[in-house]
Amino acid sequence: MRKLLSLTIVILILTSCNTGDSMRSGPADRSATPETVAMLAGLHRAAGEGIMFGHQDDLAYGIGWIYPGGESDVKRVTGDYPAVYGMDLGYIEHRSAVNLDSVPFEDMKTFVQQIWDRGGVITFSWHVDNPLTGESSWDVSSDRVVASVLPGGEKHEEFKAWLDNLAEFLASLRDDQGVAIPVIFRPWHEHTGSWFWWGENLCTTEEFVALWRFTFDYLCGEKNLHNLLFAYSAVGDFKNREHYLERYPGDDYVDLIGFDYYQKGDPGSSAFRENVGRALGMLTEIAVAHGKLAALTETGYEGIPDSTWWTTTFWPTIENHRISYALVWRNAHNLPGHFYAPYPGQLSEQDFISFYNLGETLFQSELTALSIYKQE
Ligand code: BMA
Repeated sequence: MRKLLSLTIVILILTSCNTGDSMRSGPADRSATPETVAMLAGLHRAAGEGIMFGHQDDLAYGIGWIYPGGESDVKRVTGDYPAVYGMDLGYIEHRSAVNLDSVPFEDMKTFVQQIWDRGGVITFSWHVDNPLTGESSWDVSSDRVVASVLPGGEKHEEFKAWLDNLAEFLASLRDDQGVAIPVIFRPWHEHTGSWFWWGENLCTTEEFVALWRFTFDYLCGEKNLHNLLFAYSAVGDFKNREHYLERYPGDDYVDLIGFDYYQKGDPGSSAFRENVGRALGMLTEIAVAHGKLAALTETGYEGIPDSTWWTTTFWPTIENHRISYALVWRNAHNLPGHFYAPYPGQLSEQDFISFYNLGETLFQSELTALSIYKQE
């Protein structure tokens, strides 16, 4: 009888695990390339090993340097590259030669190939201009922009042309053998805030979901792109699970869920620890329930004015949450003080090395060893 009971328990446990497994049986894009399928599985595996460290525009520029190739502030400090490399596609919609922060798209393609060669992870955000007013993505003067780009809207054809330009760039990311390099695409980010034209007060829930699904269907369907994993990321001060999921386009449209949250104010402030800890708790529960990866998609402390921020605030806040990565924002070459990763001589340099040396922080060399692109 005892045996029968434990057998039943084992079966019950297996069945419930199965639900989770079957929910994450592959990328949202059902026609994803084998490399993209492997990447998603590899990311889930890596999430069991530790948290990957990411840095925006890591290879493009840093404090006191710009585009020499092979350079990186993270590498200058630790001897290793980050595991995740963020880049932004703002201005690709205009077929501009450089993005909104002056990074040449041709250089970006080279970075993508280098990252792929060493087994790193690429993630793209898109600060796309406002198609209705012609101003930046921060132009929130109209609450009709999302409606205007949807089918039937006056900017729909123009928006499709913008997606064509985006798709052309994403399709051009290939290795020497012509294999499409898989990337995480994170459009329409921080949508629970209201500072981008797709933000919460600027469109209805239905419009936002339609925008997301249209983008997904157009890129994966019409444009036949199958090297994308889709990341949905809110702002870290979302109220509760319902709020987080209010504009969620559905499990069939998303591979990774996350949020953006930065430390503000003086080093003594506990707001970052409290808010990020609380939000990560909810995020990781949702991720498990929906079979998705979770990540802290943008974070950091501008100027890092705290010499031990990495090991006394950042790591204790994230370490107990099963997240795939945490990505800090860019080390601007053109905006003094606007940096989020240390550089040689920066106040938190030594502490960042301690952070790097922790067993569960993953940088490029550890990620290379995990070979996330290995096909099973
Ligand atoms: C912001 C700032 C801006 C930048 C934008 C897109 O947070 O860093 O200077 O243009 O991101 O990268």
